Amino acid sequence: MPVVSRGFRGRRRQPGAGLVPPGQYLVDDFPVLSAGPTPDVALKDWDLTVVDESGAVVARWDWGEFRGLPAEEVTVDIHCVTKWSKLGTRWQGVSVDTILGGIDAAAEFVVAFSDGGYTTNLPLADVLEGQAWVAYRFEDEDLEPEHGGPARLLVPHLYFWKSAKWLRGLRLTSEDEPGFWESVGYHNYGDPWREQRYWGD
Ligand SMILES: Nc1nc2c(c(=O)[nH]1)N[C@H]1C(S)=C(S)[C@@H](COP(=O)(O)O)O[C@H]1N2
Ligand SMILES: [Mo]
Repeated sequence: MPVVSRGFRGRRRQPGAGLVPPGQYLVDDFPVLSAGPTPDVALKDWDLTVVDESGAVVARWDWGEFRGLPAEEVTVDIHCVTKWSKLGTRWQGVSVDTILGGIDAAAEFVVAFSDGGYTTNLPLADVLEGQAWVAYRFEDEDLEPEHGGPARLLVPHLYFWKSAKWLRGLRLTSEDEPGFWESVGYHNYGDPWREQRYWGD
């Protein structure tokens, strides 16, 4: 088992940690928001890949290899565009810095892709430097399938639709490519502190 380091970076980097962004209300429960059915993939068939701009797989971990990567524990606030926020959520996962470490790419964007076909796009800079994780535990339990288990992206400084559940990989792109919600009217970037909910916000 890897040593778990406490990643206080997540909390430190988040603007207004512990505060509620404009237009949001607090919840104690953990709502489930999924655009489709919860995929059912056996861990033996699971992998996480990094794909470069040409479509080549430049890194791949099976479940055992992924769980052998250095893990971090982070406590972060999460904000859904449907207006609920949840403060002080505690996760364990692998920093995207670790996932993308050593990969030499000129790309400026990344598309997270998931089992079931969900995608979401982010600037590469927003998933580096301790701002994003591939999370597999929530509040000391394995991540529930309905919340994205076995592993999901966690990008707490943006609206929660950017935190792709059932993550299977990151594709580096030189052009920005809108993902599932971004193509149908949700904001391309999605900063909750600037209320970037929809196109034009
Ligand atoms: N693969 C996938 N990831 C997803 C979604 C989805 O439908 N499919 N919904 C997004 C949205 S809109 C939100 S608010 C969060 C919800 O995560 P939760 O169900 O764990 O609360 O997941 C995001 N990630
Ligand atoms: Mo959402």
